[in-house]
Amino acid sequence: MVLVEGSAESGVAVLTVPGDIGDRELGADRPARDWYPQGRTVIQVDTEAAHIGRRVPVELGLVGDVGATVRDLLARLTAEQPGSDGARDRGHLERARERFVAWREGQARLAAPGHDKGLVGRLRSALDNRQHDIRPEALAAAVDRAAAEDAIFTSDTGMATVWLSRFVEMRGSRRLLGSFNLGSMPNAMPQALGAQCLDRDRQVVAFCGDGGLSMLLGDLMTLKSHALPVKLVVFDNRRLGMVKLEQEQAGLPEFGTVLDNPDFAPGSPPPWASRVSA
Ligand SMILES: Cc1ncc(C[n+]2csc(CCOP(=O)(O)OP(=O)(O)O)c2C)c(N)n1
Ligand SMILES: [Mg+2]
Repeated sequence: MVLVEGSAESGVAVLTVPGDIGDRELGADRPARDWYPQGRTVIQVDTEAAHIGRRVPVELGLVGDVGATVRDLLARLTAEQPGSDGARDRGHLERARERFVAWREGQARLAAPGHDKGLVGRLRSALDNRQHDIRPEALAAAVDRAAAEDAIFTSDTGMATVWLSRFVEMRGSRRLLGSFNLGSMPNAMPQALGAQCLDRDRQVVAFCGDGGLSMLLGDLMTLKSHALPVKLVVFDNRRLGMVKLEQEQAGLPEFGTVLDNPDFAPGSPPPWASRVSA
């Protein structure tokens, strides 16, 4: 979904294409009601006529190919005229920038080493992180600092998507691959294998969920057999974290999301576990 929002002052316009307003994933029928546009004039462009106005009332419904429709729309718009000093109104842009900078600062505080020592941090640790595990924000920020300026990142579907999008800057010639609107687990590791096969000299870093990685453990063999220098960062929260969050957001108690994390090789190997020769 592409969502273009106009300024609150002008009341114009939310333009959505295609996959329906507020659908979280392509091809899925799962509305994200929190993100429905409110108090705006909505123009919806969709190849499916049946999707027009399905989620929110629309002022103008346009059925058609988005590229052609937007090009046609653009030709009918008149550009904003500069003021008497020749300047255009940058108010909306500046306010959006300020909000973004404030949000970034808030996020950076979550990744700061002293965060757990402050009042909010101590409270959060006591409720959320009794084992004093490494916070995912801090891990993602550390990877961001250490990774190459031209690294290729891949991110699993789950909380890894969140940590990467908030704490890893796509600066330089970094590139990002993910499942995103397709919404399917467990993509980070196989995407990283593919990217690394194409370019062995470029750093490839996969942000994996423990649930995601466990779904394709067999492909670690592919990684080893082809000696691919992929970096796998595993967010071991011992659960299907994003689903837990979704359950709790819906007011439900966590159910069925805890993962087992067995130690497959405890202690020293038993005597019978010697190598089998062909
Ligand atoms: C193939 C598939 N199965 C199930 C889901 C639903 N789902 C989305 S995120 C998620 C949890 C992912 O768990 P994990 O990889 O451990 O990441 P975390 O959110 O814990 O960081 C699940 C089950 C999905 N998107 N795709
Ligand atoms: Mg997990």
